[in-house]
Amino acid sequence: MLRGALIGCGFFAINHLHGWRDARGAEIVAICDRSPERLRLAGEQFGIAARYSDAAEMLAREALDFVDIATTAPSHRALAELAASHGLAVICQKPFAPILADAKAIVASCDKAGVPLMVHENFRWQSPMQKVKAVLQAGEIGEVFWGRVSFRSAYDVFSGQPYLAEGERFIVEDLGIHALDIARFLLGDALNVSARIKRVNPRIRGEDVATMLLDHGNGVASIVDCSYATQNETELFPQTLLEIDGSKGTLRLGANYQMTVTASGKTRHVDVSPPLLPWASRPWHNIQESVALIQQHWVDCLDQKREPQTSGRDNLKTFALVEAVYLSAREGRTVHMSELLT
Ligand code: NAD
Ligand code: 89V
Repeated sequence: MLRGALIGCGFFAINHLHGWRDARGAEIVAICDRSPERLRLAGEQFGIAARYSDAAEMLAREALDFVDIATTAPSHRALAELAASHGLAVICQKPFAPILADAKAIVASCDKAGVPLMVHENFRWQSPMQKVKAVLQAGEIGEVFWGRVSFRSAYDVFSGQPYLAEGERFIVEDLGIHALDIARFLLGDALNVSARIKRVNPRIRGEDVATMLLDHGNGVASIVDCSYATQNETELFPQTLLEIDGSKGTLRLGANYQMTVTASGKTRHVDVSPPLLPWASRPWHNIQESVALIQQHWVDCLDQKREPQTSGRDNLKTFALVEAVYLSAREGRTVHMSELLT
């Protein structure tokens, strides 16, 4: 049984703890948070007695195999490097770091220490996304040449995550990052990107609308768009909708997890709704299931000495897209990924 420690017991970490309780082959034996209240609540809810306010003290005292960092981005580099210095495998929540240079430094530190590193980029692990990927891989709609990954909502994310209203960067860094990763997952890495961003909500500091055009090479292009300023007739948070066109047909992932595949003159409709895990609650169940799935993937990868799908190295390509989007919007030009990923 792998022994893990969780750093950060806030809003989202509760999902991690549920996921770890379900995971086969790993358990969380110690937790850490600077907030005594959050530490107490998480410790009591999950029956974890080893509680620390200081990560360095926890890593010095506990016998561990891995560390799961579920704090917000400003602390990721220091905590990941601390864990690597103890020879521990590292999971780091998204966004990987505040800036690309820090993300690259984390990858370098883990490489130097020879420890596995995974970014907890869970959206591609949502079961509807996995089912879409399987249809594409089976070749049912032929060669894919166009896609759209879309997340448009007016859900109040700020009540659960107040820091989202305070940063200079908002939707691309926090939510667009997932949509960009899904675009990479389904359509391949991007060669260049062009983007426009905008703030609609006057009560927040960062942008809440983004429109991005990705060139995936070989004539494959996608639109990735996200908004927290879009009042739909039915609020779909936190669903990501997809449109994918291929040489033999089309795939659509519409509202309420309904997938439509049209190929060779025939259309089939498939309900790809995620399961409601016993500890999950709507509308978050889609995300909650993906937390359990990515954490099981991590355990399996450590066990089989495989690189996780969203390893640090892999996630640099998603994180660089975030940087490229801000650069493109600021300078009003297309940004080539080679400018950032040399
Ligand atoms: P939060 O502020 O609710 O929780 C963070 C916790 O970390 C706090 O309790 C804080 O006291 C603690 N902390 C910060 N620095 C620390 C340190 N050095 N040592 C010990 N404790 C420390 O934030 P959150 O909403 O839970 O978000 C955490 C991360 O999860 C963010 O990076 C966010 O982007 C990510 N997130 C991901 C998803 C997803 O679906 N993948 C959803 C929500 C949040
Ligand atoms: O996934 C996230 O990082 C969350 C949310 C889905 C609310 O945007 O912040």
